[in-house]
Amino acid sequence: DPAAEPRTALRFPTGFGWGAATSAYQIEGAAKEDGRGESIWDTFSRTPGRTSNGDTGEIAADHYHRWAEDLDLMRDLGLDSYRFSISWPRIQPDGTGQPNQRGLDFYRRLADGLRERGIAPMATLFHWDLPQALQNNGGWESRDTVERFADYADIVFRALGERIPVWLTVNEPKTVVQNGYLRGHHAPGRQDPDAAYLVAHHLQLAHGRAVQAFRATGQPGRIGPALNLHPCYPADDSPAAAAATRLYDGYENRLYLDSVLTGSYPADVLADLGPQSRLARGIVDGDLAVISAAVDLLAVQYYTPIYVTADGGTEQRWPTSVAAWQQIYPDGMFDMLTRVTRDYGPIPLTITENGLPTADILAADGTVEDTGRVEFLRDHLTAVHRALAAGVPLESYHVWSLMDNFEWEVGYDQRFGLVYVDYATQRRILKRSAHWYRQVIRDNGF
Ligand code: GBH
Repeated sequence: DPAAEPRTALRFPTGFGWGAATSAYQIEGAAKEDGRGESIWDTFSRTPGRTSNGDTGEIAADHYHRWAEDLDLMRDLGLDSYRFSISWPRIQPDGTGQPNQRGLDFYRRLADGLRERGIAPMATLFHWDLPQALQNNGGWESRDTVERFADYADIVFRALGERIPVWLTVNEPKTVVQNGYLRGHHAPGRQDPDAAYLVAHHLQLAHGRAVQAFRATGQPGRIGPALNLHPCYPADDSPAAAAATRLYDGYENRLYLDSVLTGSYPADVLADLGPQSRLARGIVDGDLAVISAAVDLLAVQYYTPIYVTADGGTEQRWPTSVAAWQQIYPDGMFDMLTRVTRDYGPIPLTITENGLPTADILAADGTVEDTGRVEFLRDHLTAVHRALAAGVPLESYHVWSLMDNFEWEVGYDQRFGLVYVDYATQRRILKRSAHWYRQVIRDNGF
């Protein structure tokens, strides 16, 4: 009976978690409601010239009002897990002091709504929307911000802890360092390498202090960091390219992985920065013990490989997506996953982001034919399946993103969603990729 045959060629392990991800500033909108304070992304995106078309997250996908409808969409897709982030300025408008109850209530409703629909909530504490008041006091260059973050984390754990089984601390510290403080494309828009690596240290410390705060509450959930990793390959087979690639990997990957998982910063990166760097001078005795407080899982995010030239520059090897920074290379997913397991041991992993930006068009017949996204997801999930077969302890996968949203400095030009958002009406339309992903979830494979 052919109908009894499994329709899938690749089957995932029983219980493998299928998910999708978003972040607060990118989808919520309602920037001035229910006592929310300003974040550095409000300030940055309002500054002329900072974002495409002057786009901001002030309205975004209006998820703050449409959360129930969005939860129904997630149930319709059959998601096992939904990763969202909590907006710090909704909880503490100025980044300090008494919590704003209406902010906490929003995430309580969201978590309850997920659980009622059989979807596991996964919450990120910080996805880049630092309260502006803290930036005015030095932001992540100031060690005091680390303690403010620990206080915020403690408030959130105590209010929501019993509803949320998995917590992630800081989303992509590397992106804050590189885009916020080296290139200046992200808030707070600085270009100051010496500040950048002190910021890296403070973000790592903030992660560790949040883990400690979580343990202190005695709650049963799990917690870990969310790191975007970039497999680095030499652009040619010269010894100089090999050496440049090793150091590049230090800055892209080991700076964050080693500090959390082995309790030390990579010696080559420290040497490269020099003993007088603000990072070197900013490390206080005991900091690495805080940063390496035991985590329960590691969340990894993969978008692109990097090819490093002999002079330490980079080169393009594969076709890019509509984003110039993204080369499409599914094998990089396999390399990234197996490398983490090989170098750091069998720590449980979850993929919390992987996805493709496109310039989708809503056709007259009401469909969105994002076949490129279907292909991208299929190829990357094939690499994920190979990594599972190779023994990588991976428990779940989240597409970036559930729905189209504010893509930071490029605003609404690039669409990452499984679900199309018609911003004029805020109507949600399942793209072809959403229909495909729903079937993958049903079949636990494809
Ligand atoms: C993730 O970042 C984010 O967590 C998520 O919020 C975001 O929407 C998603 O990916 C898609 O971008 O060479 O200066 O142009 C991915 C991180 C985004 C970091 C693009 C590098 C380009 C840097 N990367 N960015 S640049």
